[in-house]
Parts: sequence; C-alpha cells; structure tokens
Amino acid sequence: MSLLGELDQAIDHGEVWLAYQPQLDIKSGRIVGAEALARWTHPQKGPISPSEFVAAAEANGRIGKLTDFVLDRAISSGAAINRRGIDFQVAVNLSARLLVDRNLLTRVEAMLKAHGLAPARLTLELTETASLQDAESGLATLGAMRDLGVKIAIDDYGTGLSTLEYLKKIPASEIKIDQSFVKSMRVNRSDLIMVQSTIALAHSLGRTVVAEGVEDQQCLDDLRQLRCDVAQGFAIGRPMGVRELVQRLQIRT
Ligand code: G
Ligand code: G
Ligand code: MN
Ligand code: NA
Repeated sequence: MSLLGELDQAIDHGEVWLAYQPQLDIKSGRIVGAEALARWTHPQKGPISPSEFVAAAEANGRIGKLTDFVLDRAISSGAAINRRGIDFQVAVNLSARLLVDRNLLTRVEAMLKAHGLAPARLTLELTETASLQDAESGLATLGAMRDLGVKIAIDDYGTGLSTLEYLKKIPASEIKIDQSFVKSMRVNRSDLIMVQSTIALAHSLGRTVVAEGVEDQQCLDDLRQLRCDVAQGFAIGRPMGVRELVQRLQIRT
C-alpha cells in the first residue's frame, strides 16, 4: 500500500502521535507554550519523517484527517496542561490552503469546547501563506478564527512568498522567523540584518516575534539583545512527548 493509503490507517491504529517543542519567553525565562509536531512511528519502517508524509498528504489533498487528528490531540493536551494551573499556549501547524474549508472553523470551535480550552490558548501556525493571495474565503475563515479568539502566527517567515502584503492582510498576532536566518545570524551578516529588521517591522506593527532554530546559548543571548520575544529550538528543548513536556513545565514554574 502507498504511504498515503497507510497514513489514514496509521492514525486509526495509534501509530501517529504528537511531539511538543517548548517555546521560551525570553524576558521572563518561562516556557509559555509548545508547538505540536506530528510523528509517525511505523511498526515496520520505524519513524517516518513528517516532511515526507505531511508534504505527500498535502500534495494529494489528504491532509484533512491528519490535521483534525493533530488539532484534537493538541487541544486536548493544551487543555489538560492549563487545567493544572499552568498558563500554556499550544501551537498547531496549518497549511493556509486548508482555510478554504468552511467547516474548519466549526470543527475547531467544537474541539475547543469539548476539551475545555480557551480559544486564546490555541495558536494556528500558518504555512504556505502564498496560497492566500487570491483566496478571499481563506482570509474570511482566518478573520472568523481571530474573532473567535484563536491566535494566528505566520510560520517560516522570510521564506517562500511571504510578502509585506500578507503581513498587512493576515490577522496574525505572531511572526515566526524561519530557522534558516536564525541559525546563521552570527556568521552571516545579512541574516543578522534580516532578523533585526523583521523584529523591528513586527514590533512596529504590534506583533510578537518568535525565533525558530535557536541551537545554542549564544544565539539566545543575541536574540535577547535584539529584543526578540520568544525562542524555540534545540537550546530550549527538542520536540518531546507530552509527559516529558509536563515534567519540564513543572520544573520551570
Ligand atoms: O520535526 P520536524 O521534522 O517536525 O517537522 C518537519 C516539518 O513538518 C515542519 O515543516 C513542520 O512544520 C511540519 N509538520 C509537523 N507536523 C505538522 C502538522 O501537523 N501539520 C502540518 N501542516 N505540518 C506539520
Ligand atoms: O517548519 P516548522 O518550523 O514548523 O518545523 C520545525 C522543524 O524544525 C522540525 O523539523 C523541528 O524538529 C526542527 N527544529 C526545531 N528546532 C530546531 C533547531 O534548533 N535546529 C534545527 N536544525 N532544527 C530544529
Ligand atoms: Mn511551525
Ligand atoms: Na517554522
């Protein structure tokens, strides 16, 4: 059977699970949230890379079931963590192309209600925002999500076709600077300038800035100097299971 044919079954058989990568508020030094990342542990082939199965599912219009699964699990875990009295933001990746689905809003709303998570505790990390170019319906869904209270982030900012126009049109409260700029900030002056100017632009528009791919303490110190708000990367924590995440949150708070 093809990888894609197997994916739906794999979800039903419990082979797909979520890893959570912590996000650090640079100023307070607190873990304030985590990004949910899909993982598939195949019983024979072992771990299958998400860049492989997510891309394949997206290209073939089969991303819906995976997205609903990820949303449901992440919202459930986010709610459980918040119930422990820990203020915690849970972030889920969403291809902007899926926003044309008018029912997505209804499903997200139902999941939030069922698990008891406040809408403002969910962040949708939008990828492939270029597809929103002439998709008024996509923007309408986003506006409705925002009105519901769900937070929107622009993911992988700086790569692909993330023009200034999207910054203006997309009701995002957060911008995630792509790791390709962050990792090489120290050695590549133009990357440093990109990070610097993105932070300045985002802040002047009233948006929060998250740096991805923060791999060492030096990079974290540099980002603090640059007044970046939130850091995510191996220096803060690798993607981990939900139990490990909860342990980590309890040590830090
Ligand atoms: O750990 P990393 O290898 O997790 O992730 C690889 C890629 O897969 C990243 O670009 C990440 O955004 C993407 N990805 C992981 N989980 C999901 C998901 O649930 N939905 C979408 N659309 N992309 C995801
Ligand atoms: O595309 P997105 O940013 O959603 O996916 C994040 C991807 O980056 C995942 O594959 C994750 O495992 C990976 N990642 C997270 N932190 C780091 C890091 O500090 N360094 C590197 N090289 N990869 C990272
Ligand atoms: Mn992401
Ligand atoms: Na990203």
